[in-house]
Amino acid sequence: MAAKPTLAYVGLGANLGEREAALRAALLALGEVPGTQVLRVSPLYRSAPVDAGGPDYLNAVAEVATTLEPMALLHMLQTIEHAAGRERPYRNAPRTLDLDILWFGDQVIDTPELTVPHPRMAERAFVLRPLADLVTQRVSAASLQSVASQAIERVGDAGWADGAMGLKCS
Ligand code: A4P
Ligand code: MG
Repeated sequence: MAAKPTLAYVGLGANLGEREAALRAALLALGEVPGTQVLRVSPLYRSAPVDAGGPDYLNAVAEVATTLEPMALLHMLQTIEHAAGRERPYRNAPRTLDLDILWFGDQVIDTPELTVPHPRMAERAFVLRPLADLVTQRVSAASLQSVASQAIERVGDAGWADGAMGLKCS
């Protein structure tokens, strides 16, 4: 019997190259991951780098259903980052694509390779704002208030990712 899918939330970010195209390509690739379906995608946001330098980021959050284990999903995300030309010269370096697991069901994971919920998500408007668009009731007004000083704005229309979803027939 197939494993029951888990609802997971993946943060997407890019601040080098063709940022929006990279995020769309990442969503397409996510939908191609075995046992994984992209259910919904937040609006797109432009945000100033937090604890980092370089150009502004484009950020979004995707809701996925996956039968993969968390570590297997992480490795698939890293493969997609690598294919997008991601390089890691130093921590928080500008990047063509960053894919982070924010939540994996209600699992709490604390290993050297993977921490879930994502340890820095509560401090970051570029995560909380798009997440709140998808799951309003799970992101409190107080959390949003606590990151209100961070520069971020919604860009594009709500359907920016439509062409990058729902293409898989399995
Ligand atoms: N890792 C542990 N837990 C996770 C998780 N939940 N999801 C490990 C993904 N990876 C996780 O990540 C380093 C290691 O974290 C991985 O090897 C994995 O085993 P990385 O992507 O290689 O390096 P990084 O991006 O420099 O670190 P990280 O932790 O992703 O950085 P952050 O804290 O996510 O910050 N400002 C704006 N406006 N928008 C952004 O998107 N992103 C960052 C990255 C900083 N500032 C930003 C943005
Ligand atoms: Mg990362």
